[in-house]
Amino acid sequence: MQIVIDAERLTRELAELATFSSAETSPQGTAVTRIVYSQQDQQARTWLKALARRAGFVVREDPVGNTFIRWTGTDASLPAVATGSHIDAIPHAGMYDGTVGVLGGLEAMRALQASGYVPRRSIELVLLTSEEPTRFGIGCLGSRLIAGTLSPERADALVSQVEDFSEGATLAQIRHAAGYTGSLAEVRLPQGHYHGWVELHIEQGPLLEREALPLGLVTSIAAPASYRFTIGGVGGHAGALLMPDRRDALCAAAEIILSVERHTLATGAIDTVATVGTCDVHPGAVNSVPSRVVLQLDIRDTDPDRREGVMQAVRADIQQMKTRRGVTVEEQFVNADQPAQCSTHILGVLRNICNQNGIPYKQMVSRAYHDSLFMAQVAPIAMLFIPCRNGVSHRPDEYASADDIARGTTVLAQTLATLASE
Ligand code: HGY
Ligand code: MN
Ligand code: MN
Repeated sequence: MQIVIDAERLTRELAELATFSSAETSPQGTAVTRIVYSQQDQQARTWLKALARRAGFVVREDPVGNTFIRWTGTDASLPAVATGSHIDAIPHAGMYDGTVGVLGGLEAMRALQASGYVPRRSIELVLLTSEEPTRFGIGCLGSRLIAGTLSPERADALVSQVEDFSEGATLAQIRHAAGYTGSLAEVRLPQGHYHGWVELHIEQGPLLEREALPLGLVTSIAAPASYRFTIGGVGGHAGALLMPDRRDALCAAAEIILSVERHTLATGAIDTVATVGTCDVHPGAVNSVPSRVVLQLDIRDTDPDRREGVMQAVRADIQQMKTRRGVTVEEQFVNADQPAQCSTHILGVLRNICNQNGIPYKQMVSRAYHDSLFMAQVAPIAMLFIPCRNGVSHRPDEYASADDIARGTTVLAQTLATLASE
């Protein structure tokens, strides 16, 4: 069976998908902003569904917008084999994060179709809604609901944090306005729903390029957690309010940010990473002492207990700091997830296919989180990484070569065919 990936078509479609964006142009590269449920996201979904239908696949959408593109197998009663990823993009990001897995998955299915391959198990491409935390402050919204790790009630009550048409609206209001009605309880899929799940994704790190390897086989996915801290101080005039009388919320926030960095480094483990990625200052005037600051913390580790140890140390610092500074600090839990182990069986299939094709590979941990972290609740999972230039991602200069994308798609196609014949 000769599987031929149409690399030219895949490159063209990736470029076309990148046009559904609200980002300004960037001299660094193709900037993409595509926030879930935005006009650009909806245009991209419409475009993708048309491509899928043109290939003869059946398209289904669930109440949160997860989109299932199915090639029905000869034994449709068996659990299907699935692949997929996301097409939403954080502000001013690149054009390959997530999209390589969605369009690569579509291309893998079309190439298998063209090769005359007939799947025993159905093969399903899944576009997962809102993998990025941009709008609702939590990542992997669609796959969490599939996995059942986020309650429909809590999800529907999530409030949009984006200053656009939706500011202050809930997920329930926004998804209904986008045409996604029905109960979120219907999104949940049972354990064992899929026979296997394989996600193709750019590495978003430098290791493959540094070691001149064209493919990464993920062994485990690190566990993300995120928290929101609201620091309450007392505002006032930048000139008249004297230093001894101040309760400056931003100075207090700065101590929290440095405490996070200090205790993360203190674990001595390279797998412990933490980022305070947003800092909203009120009232945000140069000549006004900050009275309120909201920080969002993203902390990850392959070892959730070690991650929790950092949080405990930071909380202890906060306790003494807030007394000393006379400020309040409110911590809001967003998520604290477990890591996911990849399927040894599917990893074996991937290794065999790489060896048969003479493709060198590296087995590695994924420090970025992905929908696969949650699809692990409904299927044995695996992830395929391709290199990205300088390890850059979430930036307009994010780049993966057409050759690497085609190679990853070829291995994906052969893996799906192997699993769908089991
Ligand atoms: O942040 C992440 O790991 C993913 O790219 N959303
Ligand atoms: Mn991302
Ligand atoms: Mn991604």
